[in-house]
Amino acid sequence: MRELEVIIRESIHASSEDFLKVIDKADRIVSDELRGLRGLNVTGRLVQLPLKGEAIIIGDIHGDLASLEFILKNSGFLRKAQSKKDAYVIFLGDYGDRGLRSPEVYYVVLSLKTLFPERVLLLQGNHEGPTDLLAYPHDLPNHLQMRFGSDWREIYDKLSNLFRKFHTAAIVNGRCLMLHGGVPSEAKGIEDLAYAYQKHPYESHLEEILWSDPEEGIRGTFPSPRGVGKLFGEDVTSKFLNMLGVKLLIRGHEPANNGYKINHKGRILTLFSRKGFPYHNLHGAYLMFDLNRRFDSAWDLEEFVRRF
Ligand SMILES: [Mn+2]
Repeated sequence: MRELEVIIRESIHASSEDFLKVIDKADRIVSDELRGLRGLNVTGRLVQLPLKGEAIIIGDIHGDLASLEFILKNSGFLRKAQSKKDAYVIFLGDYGDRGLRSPEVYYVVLSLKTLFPERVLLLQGNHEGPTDLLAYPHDLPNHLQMRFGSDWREIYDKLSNLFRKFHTAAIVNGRCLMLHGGVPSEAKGIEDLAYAYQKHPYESHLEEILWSDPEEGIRGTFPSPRGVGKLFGEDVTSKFLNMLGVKLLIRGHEPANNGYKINHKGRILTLFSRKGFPYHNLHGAYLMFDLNRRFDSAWDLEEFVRRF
C-alpha cells in the first residue's frame, strides 16, 4: 500500500500520462457511484453517510499542497483506511485555483479516491462548476499548461468533465449536512439537493449550494457581493435544516482567520483548510469527529476542530 509521502512525491513528478491515468480511474469510480454500483449510499448526487465511523472533514484547499499533506498526515487517514477502520474523508470542494499547486492537489485527492473509493467523498465547489459559471480567477489551466505543456488541454478537459460528476452534498441523518457554499433558499425538500445537478446552476438550487454565504442580522436572502449566489439569514438556515431534520450545516467556501467560524446560532460551521496567498488567514482548520456522536450545535463540535 502506498504511503502518503509517496503519493505527494508522485503528485509533484507525475507525467501527463500518469496524471491522465489517475483522472480516468477516478472518473470510472465516480461514474459507477452515480449509477449506484459502489458501496456508497447515493441518491442523485447526495451521499448518505452511516452513523458510525470517523469523519475527517476538509474545507477549501485551493492549491495548498502543504496544508493538504499536513491534514492527511495528522489525521492519520491513510493508516486508518488501510487498516480497514471506518474512517471517511469528506472534501467540501474548491481543491484548485489561488494556490501554486492546483494540479498536484487534484492528483493527490483523485489518487485517494482511487485507493479508497468508499472512504473518500469529493464534493463539488464553485471552482468545480460548469465552464460558463466558474469562479474567477480560474488559474488551474495556466498551472496545467506550465507543467504539462501542450498536453494541458486534454488533462484540463478530462478534469473538468470529472468535476461535474462530483457529489453535491453529504448527509448524516438527524445530525448534519455537508456542502460547499450555502442553503438553497427555495428548496422544498431533500430531492432538491439530490437532483440540483440536473439543471444549470442559474436555473436550479445549485447556484446557492455552490456560491452562497451565511450572513448575520438579515432575514431571507440578499444579493451576494460575489455577484453569484446569495447571502442568507438565520431564518433560511433553520427552515432548511429543520426540513431535513439535521442540526448543523458544515460548509467551506469562505476564508476564516481562525480556519473556522460559526454562524446562525451554532447551526453553521465553516471550515477553511488552506493557508497563504491570497487570503493570509492565520490558521487553517479541519474537523475530525465520530459520526456516532450526538450534538446540538457547532459549539458542541468545536473541540474536534483542529487548527494548524
Ligand atoms: Mn468556494
